Amino acid sequence: MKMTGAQIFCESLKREGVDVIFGLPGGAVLPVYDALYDYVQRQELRHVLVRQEAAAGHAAEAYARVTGKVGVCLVTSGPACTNLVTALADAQIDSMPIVAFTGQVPTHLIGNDAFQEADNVGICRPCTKHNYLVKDVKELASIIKEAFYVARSGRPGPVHVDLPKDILLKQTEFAYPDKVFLRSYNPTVEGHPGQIKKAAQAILKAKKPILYVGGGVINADAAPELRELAELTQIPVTMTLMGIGAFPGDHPLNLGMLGMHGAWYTNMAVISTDLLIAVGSRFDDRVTGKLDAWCPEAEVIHIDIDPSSIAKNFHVEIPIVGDAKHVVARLNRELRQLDDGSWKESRDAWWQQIRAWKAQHPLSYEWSDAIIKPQHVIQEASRQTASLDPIVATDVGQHQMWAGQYFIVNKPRHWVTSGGLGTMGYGLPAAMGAQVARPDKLVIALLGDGSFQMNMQELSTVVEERLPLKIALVNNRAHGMVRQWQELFYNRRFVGIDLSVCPDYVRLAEAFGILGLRAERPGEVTATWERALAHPGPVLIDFVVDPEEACFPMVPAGAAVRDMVLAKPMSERPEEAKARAAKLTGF
Ligand SMILES: Cc1ncc(C[n+]2csc(CCOP(=O)(O)OP(=O)(O)O)c2C)c(N)n1
Repeated sequence: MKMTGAQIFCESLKREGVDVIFGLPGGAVLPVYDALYDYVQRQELRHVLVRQEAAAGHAAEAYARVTGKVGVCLVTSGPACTNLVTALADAQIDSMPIVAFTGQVPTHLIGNDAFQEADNVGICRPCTKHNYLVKDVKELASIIKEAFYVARSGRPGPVHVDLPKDILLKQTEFAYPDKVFLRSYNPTVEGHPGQIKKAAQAILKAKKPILYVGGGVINADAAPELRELAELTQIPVTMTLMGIGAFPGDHPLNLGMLGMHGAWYTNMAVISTDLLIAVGSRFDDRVTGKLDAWCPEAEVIHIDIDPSSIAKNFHVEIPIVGDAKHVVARLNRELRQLDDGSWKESRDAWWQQIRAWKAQHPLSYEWSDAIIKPQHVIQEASRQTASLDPIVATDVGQHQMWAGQYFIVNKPRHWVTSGGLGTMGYGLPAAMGAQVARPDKLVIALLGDGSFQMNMQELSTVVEERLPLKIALVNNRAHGMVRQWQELFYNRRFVGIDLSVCPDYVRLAEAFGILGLRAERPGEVTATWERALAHPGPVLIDFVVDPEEACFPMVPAGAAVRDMVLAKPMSERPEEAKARAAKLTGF
């Protein structure tokens, strides 16, 4: 049957099982919207209208994260595409499978400085896994098929498809391909059996092993296999920020988040290990700190779907390229066969050591009766919702790190955050995407006041789509994380961090048509969360917290993990602070 490019677009999306598109229209992409009209009328496709294009991308990322399906966004040409770029870069570094469609001026105008023309393909190429400019309507269906395949296979990521207006209007026979054939793209799924055996032997021999788990485990749906591995061998599990949820937060083998704001005992365990088993994690500098001081005695196993991630930053003795689900399942089989129980004694000693570290410096903060501590806000939310397994979305900054430390997430795909790019403004649209994907779930958005102000217009989308989000502002009237760095490493020379000029957030919520609440005293935190959680619709809660609270422990950027700082130095003179910072960071 003959169809226009725009109709082929809609039909192809249906064939891919897409049910929702996050988007915002404009001239170049209008033929698609025109075709979409019928699909929306028939309720075959849902369109969620965001208020700024980056939000479409972030919502699609979160949709992908919580469902495991490919997220889809659709925007117009030029400025819409440039607005979307941040979300593409975010999805790229966090391995989120999305397909982003942009409108483009008609092919004969490309390169002519036409109205709303931008070199979309050129701009998006460095921050996508792959991208396409459709030059012939006959290629459209197969390009869409490929785009979804590339986005979800191998190391997942964003794929961009640029759609010139004339291509969308031209007609051709529609035939959706069943298969994708890409000569130079064949991700390795099965790990090498010899390498897996070697890994099993190393695990049984190790005295102080540790699992260092990243978001790749969640992407590969490998959480059950990972749990089996940990329980089989009693190995402590640490997770990166992106790995949160890959292993139950309340499991006795769980040591929580590692890295720059990991707990002291977690980082001590990691750097003291003799066998680091990295699964779906990429040795980010926020994890390793100064590389030559990290895990000095460790042999390293690295399991990753992306061969280019292996040994990129750190030495690896046993590389295994493959899908984490497949590799860890096979590793478990090997372990069962080879296991003679000889590791048990040394493992007891290892756990004793870790428990001693934990007792020495547990994760903690100083309570105040006068002012709300941000950690308290997060702990209380976690406590009150523990039986509901909520999905938690965060923004970027101190509150994000406190959420990583104090919110107990027990299941994969229940934690949504911007880890690699650290994109402020991510949290609200991401919470929207999560709630659209899982209307059955409680979705909590933990946001900083600075981050919230970057995308707060999306409250309109929340209202329009009737998304019952519980949005908590951890409001310290500052760009808190930057304030913390200026306080600790720049002699308290505070510039560019003051957000005390801000709207009244309760009235702002009301202006958008949602319930606004505020808590200003520690005694109000519990009741305010209770009220918010009991409310059936969306709520914005302004938690007015201690503006001076800093997030600890902290490994200063570029410092060795061993030089972690546990608390603010008491009364330090500026010269002393400078000297200390120089000693820690080497600059
Ligand atoms: C788009 C973007 N711009 C700048 C930064 C740098 N940055 C990192 S954290 C931060 C402050 C975040 O403030 P807020 O959202 O209020 O969270 P808080 O740290 O106070 O919890 C800034 C400016 C960033 N990560 N992203």
